[in-house]
Amino acid sequence: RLAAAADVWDLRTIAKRRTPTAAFDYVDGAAGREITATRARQVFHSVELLPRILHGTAHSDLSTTIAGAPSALPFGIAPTGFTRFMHSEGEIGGSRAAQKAGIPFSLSTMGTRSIEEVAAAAPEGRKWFQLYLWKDREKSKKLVERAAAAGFDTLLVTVDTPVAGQRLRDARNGMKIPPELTLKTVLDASYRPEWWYNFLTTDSLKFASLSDTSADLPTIINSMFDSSLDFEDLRWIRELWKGKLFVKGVLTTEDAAKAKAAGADGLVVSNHGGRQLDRAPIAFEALSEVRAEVGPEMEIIMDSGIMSGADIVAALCAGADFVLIGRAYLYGLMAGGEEGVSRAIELLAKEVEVNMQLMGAASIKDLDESLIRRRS
Ligand code: HOC
Repeated sequence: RLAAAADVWDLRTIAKRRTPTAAFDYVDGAAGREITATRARQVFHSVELLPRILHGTAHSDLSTTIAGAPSALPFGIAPTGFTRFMHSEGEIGGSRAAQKAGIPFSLSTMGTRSIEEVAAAAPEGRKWFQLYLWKDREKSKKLVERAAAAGFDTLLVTVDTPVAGQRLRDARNGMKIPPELTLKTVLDASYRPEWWYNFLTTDSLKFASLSDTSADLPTIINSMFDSSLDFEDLRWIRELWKGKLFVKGVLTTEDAAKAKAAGADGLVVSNHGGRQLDRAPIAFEALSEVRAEVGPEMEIIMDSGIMSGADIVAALCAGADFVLIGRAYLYGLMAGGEEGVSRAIELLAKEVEVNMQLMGAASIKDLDESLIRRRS
């Protein structure tokens, strides 16, 4: 069935069938009325990719470098929380698929496998660690040290989450982490026997870094993380982490300039998939002004709204050096574990390749503003 999925939307359809509502909606949903999340996808529909004819480019090379090391494709896997809630293979499946494809895998602070487990699952793969700042600074420090010791080469410091966004689908579903076994959740899961089987046969039903007590996301998040985070904290993390450091969640030129001044090597232009501030600007639209602000040398990664290879190509043309996929890979994971993630990567890579060939782009460096047009 996975082989029959012709694009990420098809994987989403399979994922929806196979995953309990609360887990699917946690991934698929966003903050508030989901205005930002919806626009983030729609904006790509108004970008024209310009074809070139008789360009003599027989092959397109999809490889690139990001954060000082190679990646076989111009996209990697974004950090996502509670990933074993989507499929029991969780971060192990995701990191193995990324390793196989030769692209970076990002582990979230809210991951459901430890830094060391992911390092053991994908020893040859590039691994990035995403940091939220704990109220107890020692916890953040220890995580950063463990990530460095385990060979993670890049730190993504997420800064758009002083508090949890208001995710209305989660509220309506009564979503709790770890999942609560109520009549409603058991019934819902019973329609998805595979998920249920996977869930019960995982080695542990507990989720890393969390207590045994089920709670809703805002309660968990707001009790763990520091909402008073400021640029001083960023400078402190910069001193702790010797590898590449990207500040994730930048959408304005002012913040881009400040992050650069605080010592960031790069930025992730992102609205957190529309999951934090509904009505926040659209990452794709912020790209060109952020690029103009920080100059050509600073690396910019973009995420939010990516559902196809054409979206990836558009983002690269608009000023991103690299793209992260969040939901797009999670749909694959929910549809079929590691194999599903591999299928998502394969589909996106093929779409990037075909688009580049039709646009006459021989390499990722060839993708620039001259190859897109924004319809008003
Ligand atoms: C304050 C931290 O990234 C998501 C994840 C986890 C959110 C944690 C918020 O659901 O978007």
